[in-house]
Amino acid sequence: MIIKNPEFKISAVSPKQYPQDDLPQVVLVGKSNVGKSSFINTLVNRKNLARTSSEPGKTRQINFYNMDNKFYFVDLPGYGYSKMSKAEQEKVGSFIEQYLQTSKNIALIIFLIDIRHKPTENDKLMYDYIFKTNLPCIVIANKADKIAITKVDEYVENLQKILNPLKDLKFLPFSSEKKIYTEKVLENIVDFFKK
Ligand SMILES: Nc1nc2c(ncn2[C@@H]2O[C@H](COP(=O)(O)OP(=O)(O)OP(=O)(O)O)[C@@H](O)[C@H]2O)c(=O)[nH]1
Ligand SMILES: [Mg+2]
Repeated sequence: MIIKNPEFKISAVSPKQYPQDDLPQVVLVGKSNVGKSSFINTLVNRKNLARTSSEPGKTRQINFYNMDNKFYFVDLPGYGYSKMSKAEQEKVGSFIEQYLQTSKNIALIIFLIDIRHKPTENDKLMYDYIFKTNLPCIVIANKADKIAITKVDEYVENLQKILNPLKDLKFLPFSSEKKIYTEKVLENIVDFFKK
């Protein structure tokens, strides 16, 4: 799948602003700074469609990007940014929860974790939350460029052992920095639309 014309649609802060059409929504979930916005840019081959930052907490609203009228990428704010005030963190948490509870068109959740680190407590809470929604989900072990290529499979396997020992979800490595493993990830996303 090549996305020819990715377009920003809307930044939403409340459900009435979510797009009301029936396009499937592929949503990026993960802690702040894990690389959700970069993931979108990498898959559509644009530098700045989704805004990114080396400072965590860049995405504060729910951004919808229309992919050739086939589906939306939905870029959620990240959770667990410790420098955010408690009130602000709670607001982000409730945005995420409200979106996951009210959007009727979620086709796939792409859950991003950092390949280098054990999942955080917040990651585990989010994983459990996603699991309970029964929505389709794949897990992306991001920033794979940060470890030796020979270790990538082992790290992914370990993360799966911790979060998903039954192995009923797909875990895939990824790197926006090096643009590696993009084909495989894209194939897996497309597979969900075939079902
Ligand atoms: N080395 C490396 N850095 C990455 C990768 N993906 C993203 N980054 C960097 O990580 C930082 C955060 O990336 P973002 O895409 O803004 O992260 P985000 O998850 O959208 O963050 P929030 O909007 O705060 O939730 C930026 O400095 C990116 O360049 C990757 O695969 N490898
Ligand atoms: Mg972001």
